This record gives sequence, structure tokens and C-alpha cells, in this order.
Amino acid sequence: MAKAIPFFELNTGAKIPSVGLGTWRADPGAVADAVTAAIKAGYRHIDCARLYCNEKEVGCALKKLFDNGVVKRGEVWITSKLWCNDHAPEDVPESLGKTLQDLQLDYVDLYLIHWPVSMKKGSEGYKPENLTQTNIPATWRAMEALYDSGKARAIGVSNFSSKKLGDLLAAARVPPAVNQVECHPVWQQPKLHEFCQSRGVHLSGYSPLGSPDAGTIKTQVLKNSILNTIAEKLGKSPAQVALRWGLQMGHSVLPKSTNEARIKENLDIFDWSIPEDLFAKLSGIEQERLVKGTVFVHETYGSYKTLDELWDGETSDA
Ligand code: NDP
Ligand code: 1BO
Repeated sequence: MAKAIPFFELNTGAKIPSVGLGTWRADPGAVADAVTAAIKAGYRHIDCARLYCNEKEVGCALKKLFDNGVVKRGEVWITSKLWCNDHAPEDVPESLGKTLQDLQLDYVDLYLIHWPVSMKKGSEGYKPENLTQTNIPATWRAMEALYDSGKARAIGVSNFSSKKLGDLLAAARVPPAVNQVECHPVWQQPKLHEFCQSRGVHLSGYSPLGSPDAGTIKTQVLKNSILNTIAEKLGKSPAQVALRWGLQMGHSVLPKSTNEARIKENLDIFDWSIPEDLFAKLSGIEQERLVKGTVFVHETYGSYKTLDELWDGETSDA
């Protein structure tokens, strides 16, 4: 029997498993096998999104796992996300409806506003003219209605700076339970981390391995020399040290893999820890945001003319 995965408690009282399988850029042809392998290896948390165009395949895998009695619905945490072209309040329930239909579920455990960026309804891709003005409070009210309905058992945001999260907390009836943001040893976000913690919002770390193709040779997470030295000392892989760093920082991590061996490797991070002296060395790593959001910024279209406006200044070592 798979060991229980440690969890973090959200401001709703729900328990989010500390490791979730990422599904972005997991091919529709491979994602079902990945989800199946992950659940059989002991994962109890899958991170999905409508944008990823593979929720149908994730749903088929989940249905088989439920039907075959491998796991029960109530034992698995499913997150999905509202894409930017469905921010209009009337489109929010319809968008979750499509996600639930594809996933073959009655509810998601967590539903997130994917980016604080709005795009024209029905638009596809990242053309600047697709960008429109955001109205996060209005979108959030529609998210709150989904929470009230029980179709989203927790609601939250993703890619929100401290400022945007603070503004939302000030306006919200139901406070966001989670802010899912890029977080790994090369982009540690200590200020955002502290802000989330002080306001009872759980930080969930995406691209916890640094999305290995992202960044320059200098900033690729799994090639980082400090991380690799620590991995060698501990007899662990660089990926395991990056993920364990996240858990010790106090956030959940969402590694993506469609490779069964790496799926298992990424879960083998609970019965050891990075000692304090080595952990401290990780804070000396040069910092760079790897998922910059450049496509969401335009001098004419949308709400943000610059990356500084999108991230409210949290674009450097912040
Ligand atoms: P990750 O940082 O998880 O890296 C995934 C890459 O690392 C894949 O190429 C994978 O290849 C490889 N990999 C996985 N395990 C290992 C290992 N043990 N050793 C070496 N390489 C490994 O990248 P993502 O950007 O995909 O982030 C993870 C998840 O976070 C996403 O899938 C998505 O669910 C979420 N996310 C959310 C965003 C948001 O805006 N809210 C933005 C970005 C990500 P392989 O599959 O071949 O193993
Ligand atoms: C724009 C990338 C989002 C992945 O979750």
C-alpha cells in the first residue's frame, strides 16, 4: 500500500497533498499513463488546467482508477484553472462546467484564476489584440459562487503578486485559499512567501524543477552547481533536492513528468531532509524568474504595459 503523502492545511480546513503531478505540456497521448502511474506510485494530487488541452485524457485515467478501485474520488486532490478568455462572470461557471465534464467529476478540490490577465472571449493563442482589461473583483465574485455551489471546494489564484493578492483579499467575501506561483531554488520569492503566510494563503510552487528547458544555462535549476553539490552530498538527485527544498520552505510542489521512473523519483522526498547548513546555502543561488509572462504585456492592449506592472515590481530578487 502507498504511504500517505504529507499535506498542508488550507484556510478552508481542507488538506492539500504536498506533492502534485503537473500536467502542463504533458501530451494528451501520454498524460493518462502518467496520471495512472502517479496514482499507483502514491500521488494523491493532480494539477490540471483547461489551457493544457488534456483534461479529457486525465478524466479518462481517473475514471478507470476509480472504477478499478485503485483509489476513491475523495482520496484524490484535483486542481483546475480558469483560463484568461473566460474571465467574464457569466463565462466562469460554464468554463468550470466544461472542465468537470472533461474530468468526469462532480467537483474540483481547487479552482484557480490561472493569471491576473483577461483575454477576449473565444480568443485563442497569445496575440496582443486578444488582451482586454481585467476586472478581477468581478471574476472573483463568480468564483465565490462556484465555491458556494460546492463545485469548487476551494478557490484561489495563480500568478498573483503580493499587491494583487492583497487587493483581492481586501475585496473578497471568500478569501483565496491558494496562490499558485513559480517557485524553485532559482526563483524563491521570499517576500511573496512571507506575505502569503501572513495572510493565510497557501503558496503552491509551480515549475518546481525550473521547467528544465527554461532559463539560460546559468539559471537552469537542475544544472545549478550549488544544488548539484548538495544533491551529491546527500546521495539524491538534483530534482529531489529542488522538490525537498520546496517542502522545507513550507509550500506544495507540482513536478510534471510523463516518465514513470521520474514520477516515482519525484515522490521519494519524504523520509529524508536537507540539513540546515546545506539548506542555508540554497538561499545564495542567483535568482531569475523563468516564467516571465511576456505574452501578457503590451503597450496598447490589456491591463499591463510592462512586466513590472504585471508583477508589481516582483520581477527581480523579491
Ligand atoms: P517542472 O519544473 O515540473 O519540470 C518538468 C520537466 O522536468 C519536464 O521536462 C520533465 O520531463 C522534467 N523532469 C521531471 N522530473 C524530472 C527529474 N526527476 N529529473 C529530471 N527531469 C525531470 O515544469 P512545469 O513548468 O511543467 O511545472 C510543473 C507544473 O506546474 C505544470 O505541469 C503545471 O501543472 C504547473 N504550472 C502552472 C503554471 C501556472 O501558470 N499556474 C505555470 C507553469 C506550470 P519528463 O516529463 O520527460 O520527465
Ligand atoms: C502561460 C503558461 C501557463 C501554464 O500553466
